[in-house]
Parts: sequence; structure tokens; C-alpha cells
Amino acid sequence: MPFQIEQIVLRQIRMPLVHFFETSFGRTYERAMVLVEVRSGGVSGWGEVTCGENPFYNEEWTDSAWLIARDYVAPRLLGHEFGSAEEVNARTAHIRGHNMARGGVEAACWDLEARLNGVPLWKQIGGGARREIPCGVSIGIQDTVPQLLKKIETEVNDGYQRIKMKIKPGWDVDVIREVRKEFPGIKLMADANSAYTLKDIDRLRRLDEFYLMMIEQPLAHDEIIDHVPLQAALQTPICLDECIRSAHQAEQAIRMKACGIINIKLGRVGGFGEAKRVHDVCQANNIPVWCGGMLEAGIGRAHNIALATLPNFVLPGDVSASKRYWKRDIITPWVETTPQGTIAIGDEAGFGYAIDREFLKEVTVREESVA
Ligand code: OSB
Ligand code: MG
Repeated sequence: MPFQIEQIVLRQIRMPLVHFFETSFGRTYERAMVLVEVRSGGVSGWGEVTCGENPFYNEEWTDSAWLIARDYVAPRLLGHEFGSAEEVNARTAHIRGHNMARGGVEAACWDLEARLNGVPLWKQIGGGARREIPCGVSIGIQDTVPQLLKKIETEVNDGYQRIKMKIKPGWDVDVIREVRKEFPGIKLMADANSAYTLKDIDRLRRLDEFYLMMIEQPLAHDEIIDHVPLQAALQTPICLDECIRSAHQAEQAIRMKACGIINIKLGRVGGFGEAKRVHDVCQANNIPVWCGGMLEAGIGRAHNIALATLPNFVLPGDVSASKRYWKRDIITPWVETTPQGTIAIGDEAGFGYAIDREFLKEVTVREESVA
């Protein structure tokens, strides 16, 4: 349905994680995210910018996202006559990089359109291939191996369908060996967040003996080509995360056989429009995908759930229960998993959860309206 945005409200919120999250690029104790509310005729659509607090996963961070959204994205959208949310991405495609800031606003527009149409977000984006999405968990680097084993045990007992563990040089072969000894039968994968180079090819080949489902983004964050010789040397499929920012790059990576799997993150590719195109390219080439996570609060989490109902999201993603991250989430009800390690989708209009206004107010540290 056509719409015009009259007002865009940005809110920055701050929420401590229940447990720190460590990747090869650093430790996070507290999240600071930008929420986007787009308003049209008394209806609000909501989005969440998924960047980190520092420019360590990619070039974006909370403050850059705020400025890009406020000064570059919002002015291009306000008052424009959109035929559908499908057209929003192109309005800001002249901005180089900053996909997460662009994508947070774009996703809010899809939620708005879904609400204007009175349909669930998953339906608005063309999803609905499944009523429950399969869930895995991402477990950060721990201080000790016993702590890691304990965490894995907890998540397996909670029913999660696959375990992803973060690795880096020095926290890899020996640690995974311990995990495999304790849990020989679980679906296990490792995420390096770009911690290796081609010089580490022999070290990475040693991971083949642990029959991992995949190894995620072993090489540089902006590098597809080096993954080609690495993939040729490994039995374990490579899954690309950081370096796939568009459907075009997904197509290139698949064509040159740089990977066997792709992780789709809504923000990293700039929103639902491009995420759908990445999904379609992968599906056409028989490359399975799964939905990545960025330690999202409830809104981003709900958007990921909608995304993961597209047909080619056949692998368990990193979308898990709210309580793994937060003492209290900004949505109600919180995202919960079934004993089978799935999240059920609902039929409410929009992203499917209510905003907890009282708590939102409590965690908001700045707010600005652009009209
Ligand atoms: O690489 O997938 C990643 C979190 C922050 C930055 C990058 C990544 C991650 C995760 C966590 O793995 C996924 C989640 O639980 O939200
Ligand atoms: Mg990753």
C-alpha cells in the first residue's frame, strides 16, 4: 500500500547484557542501540539499527548510525510518496556503506506498511514458509573451557538445535576438541569473525576432523576472494557473514565457490529489500542460508524472526530467546523458544510483539524527532 512518512523518531537505548559477549574483535558488556519509529497517519512502524557500540564488526557504530539515520536517511524518506516499502532501499542507495543505519530505517518502513495493510510483517515481506523457525545459539569466547562446556550444556538442555562457538587463534583447535569430546553428537559450528589469514590454512584444516556444520567468516571482513583457496582446501563448508553486504556480492561469492552457506543479517545488507535479494540469489544457486544476529533487542529480534520465515532459511539461525540477552526486553511478550528449539510466529499485524512503553522510556538515553 502506498504511504508517506510524516515523522521519524530516533531513540537511543542502553541495555546491559546478562552475560558479556566476546568475539575475536572484543568483549561487549552493554548494548547501545538506535531504534527507529516511522509515523504515517497515526500508525507507527518500528525498526532497530543493529550496529555495535564500536566500529569493530563493520565500520558502523551507535553514534555513526544516529547521524546517518538523522541527517542522510530521514530527509530522503520524509514526505516522499512510496508505492511500497520495496522502494525504500533505493532512496538511500547513494549512501556509501552504513547499511545498518539505512537498514534500521528501511525495516521500520516494512513494519509500517505491514501495519497499514493489517498483515504480519512476515507476510508483508513474502515469508511464511514455516510457522516455527529453527533456532541455534551463538556462544562467545569464555574465560575457561569448563565455562564454555557448561554454557553449551545449558543451551542443549534448553533445546537449541545447534551450537555456534566463537573462535580465534589460541581459542580454536584445542577448545573444539574438548567440546567434541563432551558433545560428540551436537550440531556444532565455529565463527571466527575474520580472525585468520590464508597463512593459517593448515591450522584451519585441522578443524575438519571435528565435522563442524560450517566455519563462519574465517578470513578478512572485507574479503571474498581469499576464501576461494581456503574453501578448496577444507572439507568443512565456509559460511560468509561480514563480507556479504549485497546480493551482488553473494552472487560473486557463490560463483567463485568461496563458500557453501551464507549468513544473512538484515542490517548488514541494508534491510529487508536487499536481504530478500540475497536470499533469492542463494536459493537459485542451492546455497542454504540462516539468519544471523547482532545481540538485538526485541524489535530487531522480531524482525529477524519474520525474515527467517522465507523459504531458503533452512538452517537454524542465531535468533534465540530474549532472556539469553536481557533481564527485561523492550517488547511483550518476550521472545521465547519451544522445547524443540524453535520460535513460533504469530498473526498480529506488524512485527508481532507489543512495545513495552514503560521500559522503553526507562532505557532511552536520547530521543530526537525529524519531520
Ligand atoms: O558474527 O554473528 C556474528 C554478535 C555480534 C557481532 C557479530 C556476531 C554476533 C553473534 C551473536 O554471533 C548473535 C546473537 O546471538 O545475536
Ligand atoms: Mg558471524
